[in-house]
Amino acid sequence: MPKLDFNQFPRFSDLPVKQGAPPDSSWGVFGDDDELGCLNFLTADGVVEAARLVRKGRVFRLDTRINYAQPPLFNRTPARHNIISFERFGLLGHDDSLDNYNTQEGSQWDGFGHIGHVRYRAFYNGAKPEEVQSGGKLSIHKWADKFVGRGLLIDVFKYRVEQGRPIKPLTKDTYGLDDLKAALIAQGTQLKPGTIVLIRTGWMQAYENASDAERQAMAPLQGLQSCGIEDSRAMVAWFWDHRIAAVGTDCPAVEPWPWDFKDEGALHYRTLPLLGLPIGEQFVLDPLAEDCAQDRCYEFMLVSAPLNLEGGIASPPNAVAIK
Ligand code: UVW
Repeated sequence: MPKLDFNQFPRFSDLPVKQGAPPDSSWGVFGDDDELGCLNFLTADGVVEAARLVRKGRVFRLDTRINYAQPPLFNRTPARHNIISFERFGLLGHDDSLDNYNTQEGSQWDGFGHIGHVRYRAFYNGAKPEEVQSGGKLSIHKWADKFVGRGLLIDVFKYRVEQGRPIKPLTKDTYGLDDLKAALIAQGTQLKPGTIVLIRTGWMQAYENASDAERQAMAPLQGLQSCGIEDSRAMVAWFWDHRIAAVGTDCPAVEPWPWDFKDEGALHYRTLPLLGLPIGEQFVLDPLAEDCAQDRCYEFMLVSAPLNLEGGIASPPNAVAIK
């Protein structure tokens, strides 16, 4: 397979490339029928290079436990786990089933069918709502064997604490692009094409330390306040121009919550429908961050196998970071 030339793709300032496509969109860059977006930056070579980052055999699970959030955020419903006995067949054994499971109740990749653009009434690459709802367009299962490559943790929470400017994760506090860049320098790391970026905001740690009453208050859409990363054009230009494949965070919405659904500058719009950049939320990053701080190595192999669910909108990442 020929090596991918990352320079063949337009710079952010040259987008869009397709006539009639929205400004700042990558529609058409990877072909008119493309459903992978920036995951196209993950290559076979990138998988091999990522495997070389495995040096000490430590594996970090990046998903929350199912039903970790009590109650789940954004009015999502908890899953019901049932154990089904085989005794009735004269066999000592069990199945289990998971009823009412919302694929975004915990750690998740937002698929491209999750959020469409408020002005264009379209999803990534111009997909129409009906194509997503019943046509299987942009289905998450199409990512099932694509999500492997170099992972890089940006521990911007730690950076801000060390700067003496800690963020309050359970408020609508914002990490700026400058913070991310400075955290990278402090870590001695850099972005490379085909990287899956993980950003530790400190939200998950704060949630774990919250009381039952505080968690109860955070569950409804209107009750949640959360930190996140700046929702600017400069932020997505930075990701695109570095050929970043996906961005996962440990906070509920990547950008600060609440965001205004009418605001066309929201990061959800800039990433999912416009750039085709997968975003992830509520990842478990604290144990990984502790290890990275110890060995000063913030890069690793990242393996994520989204659900093989035809027509699926989102998925738990089913992800591990391997160092
Ligand atoms: C919304 O922003 C509505 O959901 P999520 O943060 O899970 O993508």
